[in-house]
Amino acid sequence: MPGKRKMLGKKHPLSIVIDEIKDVFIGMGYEIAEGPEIELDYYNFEALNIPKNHPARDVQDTFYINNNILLRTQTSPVQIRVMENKKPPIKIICPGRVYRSDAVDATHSPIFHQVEGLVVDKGITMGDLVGTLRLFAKSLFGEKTEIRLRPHHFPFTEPSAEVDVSCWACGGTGCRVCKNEGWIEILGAGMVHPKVLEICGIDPEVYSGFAFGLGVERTAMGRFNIDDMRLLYENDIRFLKQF
Ligand code: 2NM
Repeated sequence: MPGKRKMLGKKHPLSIVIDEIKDVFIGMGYEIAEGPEIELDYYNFEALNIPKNHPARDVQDTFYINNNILLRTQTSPVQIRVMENKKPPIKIICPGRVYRSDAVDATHSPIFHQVEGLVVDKGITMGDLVGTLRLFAKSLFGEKTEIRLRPHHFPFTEPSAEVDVSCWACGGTGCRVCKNEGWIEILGAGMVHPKVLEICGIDPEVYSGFAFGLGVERTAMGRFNIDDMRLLYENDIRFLKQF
């Protein structure tokens, strides 16, 4: 079957990006952690310091199964479960599927993929976060890549930042890919909120940590210049054989 043979050695673009990210962090001594896609409200929201009235909890965004059970909207509940069960040092990344009640279009899908990372130990600082993300960006997007942090708010980190990488197409001078910005947003990150550490039984007076998260689809679309997210799920052989 010649059609089949042509696909030998090919990999789905989402798998390419996930495997590259795993390799970078395994190289830095991280372990891979996985957990359930059907989660308790407690692990998805409550333990992450996302209060009952927070907009992220809206039934419009979350697929609820009942009052206490839902489809995870991020992979952070895996990190909560690890913090509950293991004493620091903790150095993990959590790749996986997440679910949000969005309509399908060129940039949205109700099922998508995230990779989140977490480091908890004595004396972890924002400097460790910046150095880690800088090395990650250079490994994934090329040695000349730089990163930029802009202040942001997440309930589970304090301080929090949105993280841009210098444009992989133009190097930062401005082009169509980065909409003349020179920078492309790919990550959210911050220092784990002391309340979150405490909820997990980790003393925030002794330990500190950083965490980050990125969307795999958005990263793959940027990297491979894919203009419609639906292409990533349709399994059209004419699309897939390009990778
Ligand atoms: C992000 C951005 C910033 C995050 C925080 C945690 C935990 F469990 F430690 F609190 N996990 N992941 C985090 C922080 C995720 O995604 C955009």
